[in-house]
Amino acid sequence: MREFTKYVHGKEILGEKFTRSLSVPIYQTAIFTFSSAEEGASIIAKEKEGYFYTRLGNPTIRAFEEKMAFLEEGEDACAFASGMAAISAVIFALIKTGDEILASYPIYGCTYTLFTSILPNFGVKVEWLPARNFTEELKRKISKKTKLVFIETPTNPTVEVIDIKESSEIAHRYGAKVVVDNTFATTFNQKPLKLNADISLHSATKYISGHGDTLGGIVIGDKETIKNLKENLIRNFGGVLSPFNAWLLLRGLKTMALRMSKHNENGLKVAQFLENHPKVKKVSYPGLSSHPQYEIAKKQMSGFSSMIAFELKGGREAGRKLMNNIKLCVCAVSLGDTATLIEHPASMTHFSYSKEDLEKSGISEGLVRMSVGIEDAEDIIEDLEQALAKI
Ligand code: LCS
Repeated sequence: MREFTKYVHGKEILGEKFTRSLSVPIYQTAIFTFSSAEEGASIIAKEKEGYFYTRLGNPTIRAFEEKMAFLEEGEDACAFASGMAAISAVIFALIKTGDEILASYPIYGCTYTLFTSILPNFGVKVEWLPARNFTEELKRKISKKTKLVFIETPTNPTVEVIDIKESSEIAHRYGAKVVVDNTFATTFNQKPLKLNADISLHSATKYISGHGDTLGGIVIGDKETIKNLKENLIRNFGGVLSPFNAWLLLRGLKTMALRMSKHNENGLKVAQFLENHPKVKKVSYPGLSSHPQYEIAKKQMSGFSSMIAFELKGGREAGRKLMNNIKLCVCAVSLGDTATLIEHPASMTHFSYSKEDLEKSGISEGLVRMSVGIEDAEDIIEDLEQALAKI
């Protein structure tokens, strides 16, 4: 199977095994019944295969997990209610008191809060290394105490790129595991496990859903880690995906290859337009040869997705004017939607950052983040042109 076919069918050609329904049914139930007390006991004891309670397994959720493991070329996958449920579960599955995490910055605002405000309460130390020269810093800072290297690439919101393969080589020498937040790049453009990372995870809320209508999270990795996530973290922390949301995500996957091709194409066109606009000071998009990590991006990504960070010459005030004058693009947080979304990281997605950390991370008051949609690129560009003319 080639890539587009995989997104349509998954590992097994469409046609559900009981009724041959083309679409995976939504098993909208919390409970599955037993035909006898003996059967119940053997399903719960895992002697017999079967479902009994949706927090501990559901066929619609399982279909989503199996398709994601197949597409991202991992052994197995575990779905969660949101991207943050996935991230926190991975951390609590792999880390214990006294351990140290090395994490890249900038990073999504709630991951930052989890790492800076919550993990220290459990005696876990997080050290931050800049994405812009991550592997050099990693070589300097890593030690036997490091249990986990957590990287987000491209980074939210600055769209910087980290070398996954080199980071994994360094981390593995010290016995540390590497977790990659692959949300911005997507499965279609980047396969962290093939680059030797141990775990890849996503906010499925974004490009996987693609339609801005559900939250979800997914973790892909080795069988043992996924088993631990299911049997300990999902089971006892309870951040399970709902069957209906699993179905929406399965539906999103069917068109994901098609959508991502258009996102990739539009991302590049809009980034090129912005780079040549006189009112724009700086553009960060991994598909532009001016991007500081363009060579790394070319090596590890098959497409560059559609997240762009840019700074206007007029700073915060110019950004405010831009966002208040767009007519087709939408002013909103989140990303990976069919529609083009624009937001202001310092006051929105990264509001929880301290002033110092905003500065250190290059999230200036004038930084604008854009998730380019799948409209006609010319329409997006015309809208930006008219809004920029008002600055
Ligand atoms: N990882 C990344 C890279 C993200 O961008 C987000 C959400 C998450 C994890 C968390 O996923 P969730 O729990 O929301 O499914 N990013 C958002 C953003 O940039 N704007 O709104 C949400």
